[in-house]
This record gives sequence, structure tokens and C-alpha cells, in this order.
Amino acid sequence: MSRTATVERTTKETDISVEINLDGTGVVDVDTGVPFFDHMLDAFGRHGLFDLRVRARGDVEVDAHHTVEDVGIVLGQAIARALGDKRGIARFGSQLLPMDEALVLAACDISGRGQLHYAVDVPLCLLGMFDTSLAKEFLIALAANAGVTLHVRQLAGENAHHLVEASFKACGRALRQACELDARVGDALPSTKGAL
Ligand SMILES: [Mn+2]
Repeated sequence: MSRTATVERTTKETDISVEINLDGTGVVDVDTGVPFFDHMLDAFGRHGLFDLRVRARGDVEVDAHHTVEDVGIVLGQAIARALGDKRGIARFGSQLLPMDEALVLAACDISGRGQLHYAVDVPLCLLGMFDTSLAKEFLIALAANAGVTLHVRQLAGENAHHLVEASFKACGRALRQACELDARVGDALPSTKGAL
């Protein structure tokens, strides 16, 4: 059974479609109109080994905020949908990810309770048209809509590009582990409650 999903969402601010295959090989095709964000989604998919296609058109003449946040919403929904009944998943994943001087930890639990705990002190600046505060906005939307408890924490680093990119890569790797089907879990739900 393939763990894929396609989700589309249109509002007055954005028009977004996301296709994901959780069991992919990291083939990514992204165009959001925000080049640095494309670079981050590429890193997320490639290191998460998700096949990911994203098309987004948003009101970037205002700024990139709506586009980035709404892609987080739709990507989160697509991950939740592709996970299906969550039987057989590893559930937890974590990755400590270095990028030059930056070192970022991401840890996730496919808990059904979407929440972000973010402790990355990124200098507030523009990376192209992406302002660095948008990294947190994206991850809030992703965690909430995927139903994932997500901790992202900086252990070292100062360069904004490195810190944001390390965060996206770490999240991709951590989610890859958590989404992975574990043969020893079999067809069970990895929960003492019997629900995720
Ligand atoms: Mn880069």
C-alpha cells in the first residue's frame, strides 16, 4: 500500500498543492515563488527521502508570510493523510544535524497532538525574500497539521542561513525516521493507549 497523499488548498491569500510519498527517494520538485523557501523544502524532502512536489502561488507582493505558513499547513495535512492509520510506524525520530558552525537537534513524535517547541535563536534578517522568523511559522503550521510533536533546538551556531537550513534538514531526517515502517512493529499501533 502506497503512503502518498495530494492536498490542495486555495484561499484569498494563497493557492497551494502538495503531493508527497513518504516512502520515496528524495525526489523533490518545488516552486513556491520564494526561492530560499524552495531551497529549504528541497533540503527537507531530500534528507527526509520524501518524494515531494509543491506548487504555491501566494501574495508575495505583501511578503512571504502567507505563502510559507500555508505551505506548512498543506504539507502537514499531506503528511497526516499519507500516514493513514499509522499502523507499523516507528513513531519517534530524532536527528542532531551539523552544518558548519551550526548544530541543530530535531526530535519528533507522531503523537496526534501537533505542537512545536522551538529554541533556535536565528538572527532576524532576510534570506532573499524569506525573513528568518518564517522558519518558526512554517514549523508551527507543519507540526499542528501533521499531528506531530516537534522539538527543534539549537546547540550551536550563529549564521542565519546555516541555522535555518540545519533546522529544515534535521526535521526532514527526524520525520523520516518517525514515519518509517518498522517490521518489528508489524501491523500494530506503537501506543500503549491504542491510539495516535
Ligand atoms: Mn544553503
